[in-house]
Amino acid sequence: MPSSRRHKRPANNYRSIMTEQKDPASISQADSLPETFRSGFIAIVGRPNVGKSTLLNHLIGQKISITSRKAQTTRHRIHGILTDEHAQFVFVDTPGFQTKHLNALNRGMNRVVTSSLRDVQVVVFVLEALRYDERDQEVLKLLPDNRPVLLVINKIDEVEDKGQLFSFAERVAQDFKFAEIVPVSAKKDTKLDELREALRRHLPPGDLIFDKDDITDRSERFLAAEMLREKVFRFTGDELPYSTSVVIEQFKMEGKLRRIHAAILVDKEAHKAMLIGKKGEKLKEIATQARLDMEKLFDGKVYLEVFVKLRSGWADDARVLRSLGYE
Ligand SMILES: Nc1nc2c(ncn2[C@@H]2O[C@H](COP(=O)(O)OP(=O)(O)O)[C@@H](O)[C@H]2O)c(=O)[nH]1
Ligand SMILES: [Mg+2]
Repeated sequence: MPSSRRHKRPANNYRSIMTEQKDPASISQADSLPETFRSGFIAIVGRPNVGKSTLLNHLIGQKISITSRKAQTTRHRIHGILTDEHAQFVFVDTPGFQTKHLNALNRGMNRVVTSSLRDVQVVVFVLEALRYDERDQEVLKLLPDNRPVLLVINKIDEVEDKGQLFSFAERVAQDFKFAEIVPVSAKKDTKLDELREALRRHLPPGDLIFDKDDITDRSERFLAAEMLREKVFRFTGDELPYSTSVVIEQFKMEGKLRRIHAAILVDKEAHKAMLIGKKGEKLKEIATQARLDMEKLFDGKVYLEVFVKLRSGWADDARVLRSLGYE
């Protein structure tokens, strides 16, 4: 099907992420797409902890973006891709916008949020049901007025009296002209079909951007590091996760087995002991849970070895951040 029959998006809408995309000629079955096919980038934004990464995972039906109760779990921009017979949705998960603790890491994350807003056709602004304060309004201020912004009210499973959602939505809608308002529970998969439908209506006509079988733009190596980092967030106390990072030192395919050596970098000797735990039990649990996630995602056996290493001050060192893959 000749692409000239479709709308062309302005080139600068997605140039900056073009390098991560497939060569259009290599994308399979593009020629069997219906004339009405739509595609585009959808940024998921909102303050930390409202459920952005959970929403992305449940919208595409695969866990690729890590989640936890702790703010700042998501440090990188990651694309989650969903393709059906009518559309290709490229969701862009973003770190929550940080207003506190402006070290090099957080400044970098804020840049990721603002730059991902430039490159998308649709924006999803996520709120937690019945919670709306100045932290949400800070994010709202950054949203574009020249593209559709959908308000997603998440975690409605926690609201007993669903009638309250109407007045809540009305109140928020006074501050911004939303294209649609969709209450959902990402975690319980409630109303996600409605959300996908609403999003499809706002995507521009277009061809496949990624291969129709792709679920993310990130490598298995990157995803492996993220799965491990999630377990550090989930299985350790409050202060620890923010001063740790994960690097994959080896990632080898041996037949169908993935052999992975990973290091958790920590700032302080005391943190190292906390991660390893009594008789190494903590580290063992972290590694086991991470391996199970990897096996599910990669659909194959994983041999995972995890080391803990001391590396001081990494969160404030721009050079180290680059070597860890932060933008
Ligand atoms: N009850 C409930 N919890 C949710 C829902 N969606 C996400 N969460 C939880 O909210 C916390 C933050 O989620 P996460 O996706 O990491 O938020 P993010 O920082 O916005 O990416 C996690 O503990 C999730 O399990 C939901 O629909 N209902
Ligand atoms: Mg997140």
